[in-house]
Amino acid sequence: MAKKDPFTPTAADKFTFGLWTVGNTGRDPFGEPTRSKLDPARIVELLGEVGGVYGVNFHDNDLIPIDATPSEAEQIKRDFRKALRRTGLKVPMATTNLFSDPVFKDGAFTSNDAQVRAYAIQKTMRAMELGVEFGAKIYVFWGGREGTDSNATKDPVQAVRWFREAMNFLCKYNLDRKLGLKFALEAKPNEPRGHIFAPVTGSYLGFISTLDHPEMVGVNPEFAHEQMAGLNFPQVVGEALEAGKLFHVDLNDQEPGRFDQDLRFGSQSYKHAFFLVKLLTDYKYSGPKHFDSHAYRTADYADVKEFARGSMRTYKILESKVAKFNKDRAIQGLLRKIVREDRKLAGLVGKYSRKSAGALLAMDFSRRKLAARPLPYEELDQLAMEVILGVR
Ligand code: GCO
Ligand code: MN
Ligand code: MN
Repeated sequence: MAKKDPFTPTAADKFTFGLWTVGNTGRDPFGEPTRSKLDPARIVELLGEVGGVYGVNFHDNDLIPIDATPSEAEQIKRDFRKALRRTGLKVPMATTNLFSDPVFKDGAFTSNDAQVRAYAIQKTMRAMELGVEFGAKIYVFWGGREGTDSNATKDPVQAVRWFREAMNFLCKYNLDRKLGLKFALEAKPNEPRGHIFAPVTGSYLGFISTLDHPEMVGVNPEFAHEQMAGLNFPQVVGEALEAGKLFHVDLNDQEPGRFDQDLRFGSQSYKHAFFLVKLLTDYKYSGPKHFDSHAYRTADYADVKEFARGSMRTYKILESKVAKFNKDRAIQGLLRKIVREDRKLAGLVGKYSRKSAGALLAMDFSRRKLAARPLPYEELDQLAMEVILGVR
């Protein structure tokens, strides 16, 4: 009997794609689509053919075009539901398109126009209902147009207040309608606006505590977005995990100093990708792992399937390397050496009192000796690299 490939994904891995990711037609600012548009049910079938996919996510208008009539909408929903049933795919997350239509050219929740802001909230209320109709538990907010192209045009303090007003209203709606959604805020520094408000995940981690229902709201950090801002994605995700706010995660890749590439996960920054998978594994992240990327513009749909398979396969390969790293005796030995705990000190600085402050002030630290303690990080990093490169 053939041995089972250890990198084959299953639904238990909770890998998800979006109607807009595998359904991406390859249009860019310079060129027309290179792939024909597939309807939502066909995209679900395609993911079924890929195999091992847990779910498919959508923006309201990925499923139902903004101008669809009620009867068209019903037909699309019926076909989509049938495709979900046939393939066993779930819809774990839904979101609102608040960026494509010209009405949102100056933002949605932060538009200077009160009517546009109200319309954006109304559109989101309807889209939340649509998501829940298909079983969504997580609702993502990505504010691609919430920003400016010139600082002359918008008051950034006012913009935060408008955004908070919208979030508070929608949290209450979620409660009132018993939709049971968890909100996940997704930051991005730029594209499509020159400057987007809440440019990095850390901005949202600070903002959440100012909401009326902070417990309902977390973050959806995206690999590429933090790389665009020059940040270290595993560190960003670490901060979200520690705050208990990692509700969702968008996996892809991005080279610094480029346009928004949405590359296949792990295809460029495989060292960061490895430490991300390690973090999610070590801290037992159990939410969906969403591949928010798309195939090269040169791909046809056969190649798009390879792109989807490759995304999941790379994750599984990195997972197996994480297990190697965590079991590697030389690596673990070095890690034990460099993390120098001190029980007495933990008791002292772990909780402030006048007595512990006095005791700390009276302590005598040998600065030179401390500075001379070895930190064999070159050795450790090379061992990590050899695990990643597959020779250990
Ligand atoms: C982007 C974003 C989007 C969001 C999506 C879900 O750069 O375009 O990553 O793909 O994730 O709108 O909210
Ligand atoms: Mn993105
Ligand atoms: Mn995203």
